[in-house]
Amino acid sequence: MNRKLATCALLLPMLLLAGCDSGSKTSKADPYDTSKMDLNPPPAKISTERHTGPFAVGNALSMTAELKPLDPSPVKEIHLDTTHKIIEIAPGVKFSAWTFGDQVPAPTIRARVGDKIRFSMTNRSDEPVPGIQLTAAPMMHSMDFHAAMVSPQDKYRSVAPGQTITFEFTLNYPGMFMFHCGTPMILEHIASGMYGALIVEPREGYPTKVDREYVVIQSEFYAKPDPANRKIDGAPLYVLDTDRLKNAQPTHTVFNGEHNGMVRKPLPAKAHERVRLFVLNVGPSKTSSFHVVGTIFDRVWLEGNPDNQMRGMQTVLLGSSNSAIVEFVIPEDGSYIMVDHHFANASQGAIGLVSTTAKPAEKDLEHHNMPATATPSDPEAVKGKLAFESKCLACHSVGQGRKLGPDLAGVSKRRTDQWLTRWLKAPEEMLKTDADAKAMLKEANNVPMPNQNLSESEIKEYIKYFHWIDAQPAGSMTAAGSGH
Ligand code: HEC
Ligand SMILES: [Cu+2]
Repeated sequence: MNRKLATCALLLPMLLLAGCDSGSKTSKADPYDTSKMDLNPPPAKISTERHTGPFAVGNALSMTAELKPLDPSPVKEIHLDTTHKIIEIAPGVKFSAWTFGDQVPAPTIRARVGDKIRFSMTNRSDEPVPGIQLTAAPMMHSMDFHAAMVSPQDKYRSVAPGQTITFEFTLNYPGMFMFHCGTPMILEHIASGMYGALIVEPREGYPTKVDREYVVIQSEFYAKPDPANRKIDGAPLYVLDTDRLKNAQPTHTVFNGEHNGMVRKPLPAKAHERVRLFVLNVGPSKTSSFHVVGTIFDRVWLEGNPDNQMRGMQTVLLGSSNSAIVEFVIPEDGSYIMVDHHFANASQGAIGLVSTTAKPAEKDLEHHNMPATATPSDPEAVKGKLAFESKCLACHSVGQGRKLGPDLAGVSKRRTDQWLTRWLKAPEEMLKTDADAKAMLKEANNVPMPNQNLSESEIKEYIKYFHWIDAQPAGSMTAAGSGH
């Protein structure tokens, strides 16, 4: 006992911080001490006063993948109104969506532990969509924040068109949290576009310094051509395919609401920079196996909380509504490919680039200004076109240059139908035996085209579509073939 005391005294200066024996505990405050959390949010208010003007208002909002720095104000005033609008989820695929803040995904909210979110939302689903008669009838909507600790029966109530709900809550835990509409059928409201992310930094900020911060939100779309054949600027309108939705068979799986959007507009970074991606998988029904080709995640913070740290990871598995912050270094000049490594999902559009050669968005890539999309009249060619847009655009363009695979403009002229049939049936066989296929593989930097498991009739439809493309007047395909 005496000896122990003596040793203790001797080492006291060194051990002061760590505690001298097991009896004396260090008193480091628990950052998750629930007795210190704000668990007394005031009741929500519902009124019939409408917001007018912009659909999204707040200094803490980022409207694009580029995440704005933290707004220092301890109270974040956020307005996100619900709208019904047409969005383009893939070139030429104009989808009847429901939104928060008039975009899909909604604007990203950034805040810090201890901050208060003062939220208000008018259901403006009854306001007409420019250029079209109402596509989806006005309906009830609501807001469910995963970042909040509140009574769902109070704060997440559905409000009718014209009503405004207002409520506030304090952010108790750091993380990247989903928010979404919680009105039944929730599945339909999420699949129609009603989701976004609320990023909560730790009270003292993140433990690392980075050069770039981007938001990547993965989600699925379940689209079918409108059974009533309505058109938008001459292009077919797409609506929610509830059969596919119930069977979890998406037509598109995308990052930030747009099929291959960040292939067309890569996220810029420079060699040797450290990049931080805030990744959320919305689902609603699929997991994401998020990966960046060409680098390793130096750090992964599961659910966006640095206390859940993993090092040196190749992928991070995200269930529906899971998130992660991933950080990596760009080793050298190049285009680093973000994919869902469930490659069936990647081939539906969950693909994007972080690139050292990224240029700012070009005018001709602004799809808002695109002319109407031409559509074949032969029904088989139409099927081929739709299937092409959901399955092949990840790796091919028509008239916009090569992606992972060759530009397919002119393919029906450089290949015979017989060759194309053999290729589409079994590219891996062709790559073994056919000289042209082997040469093509070399040009694709030895990235082979995966077998797409196509049926005979599907193959016919693709080939019909290729013939239709090549019959269009020269120069028209950049606009018509793939929507751009
Ligand atoms: C994951 C990427 C990827 C997907 C998805 C993909 N391809 Fe390919 N495709 C390639 C690559 C790469 C090549 C070049 C050959 C090679 O390297 O295997 C290619 C080659 C081709 C060729 C031959 C082009 C030529 O110039 O002769 C055709 C035709 C083709 N693909 C059609 C399709 C169709 C139709 C789909 C959708 C059902 C599709 N591809 C989906 C990557 C892909
Ligand atoms: Cu809703």
